[in-house]
Amino acid sequence: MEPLIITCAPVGAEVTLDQTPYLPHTPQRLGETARAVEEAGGSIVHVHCRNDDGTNTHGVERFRDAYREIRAQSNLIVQFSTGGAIGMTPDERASVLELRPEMATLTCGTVNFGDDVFENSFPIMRGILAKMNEFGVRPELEIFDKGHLANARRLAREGLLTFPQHIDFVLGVPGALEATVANLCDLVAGIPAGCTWSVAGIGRGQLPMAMAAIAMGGHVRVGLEDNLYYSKGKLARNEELVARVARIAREAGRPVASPDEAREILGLRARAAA
Ligand code: KMH
Ligand code: ZN
Repeated sequence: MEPLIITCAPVGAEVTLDQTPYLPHTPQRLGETARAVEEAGGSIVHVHCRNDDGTNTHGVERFRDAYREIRAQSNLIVQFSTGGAIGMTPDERASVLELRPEMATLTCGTVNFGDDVFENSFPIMRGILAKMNEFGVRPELEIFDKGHLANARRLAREGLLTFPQHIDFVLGVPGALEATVANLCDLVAGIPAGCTWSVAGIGRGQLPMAMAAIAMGGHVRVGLEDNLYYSKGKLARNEELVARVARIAREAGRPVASPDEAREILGLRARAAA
């Protein structure tokens, strides 16, 4: 089977500093985390940024610092969030694309998000995609609900996107599709030909979704953005979550991709030697 790409989403926008001491909320801690995640078997880091006090920011300068720290300490594929945090404007969310990360997320539709609404209307998606195309940034299509796949196909028909692409199913968000194997199989059956896919299970859905993806030939996302716990009552470090998935994959006979192998699988340009 194809080597397993493990993405780590170490920060997110929802976890607070008083929930866990392990949130890498500064550029320096993000860099250290990236190194530990690569050593543990990760190949992509999904980046959100925080201010020193833990509040959310999508400021270009903070992302620039984070990017530099991650690059200094790892060879991971750097994937910026364009989802940001609830309440950020579409322009704010897209602003960091000017830094030309290798990848960035594109959530493919509006979705309930707990008691909030994560808004991704067609005009918002078109605006973000136009910037991705302008700066040569590869999207990862974030699919929270089945209709989001239809939205991605519509964006492709409009000429803003070409298939195949890399897809990430985010399952178990309160208000969206649950993290079940049946839902995952149904979604995978509906992806355009040639697409690669990964799954991010939220909370206690993280480990079962990872195990299903390992068996199905998909890829996996873990990290504190999606799940705070290693096991019941035990807070996780990001690299521990990555290491566990890598260990299970190897036990199952599935090799784990290095960042450069992941670049090859995803059709990203190889990074020039430093
Ligand atoms: N924080 C969520 C509202 C993404 O990074 O692209 C959106 C999110 C998706 O995390
Ligand atoms: Zn995110």
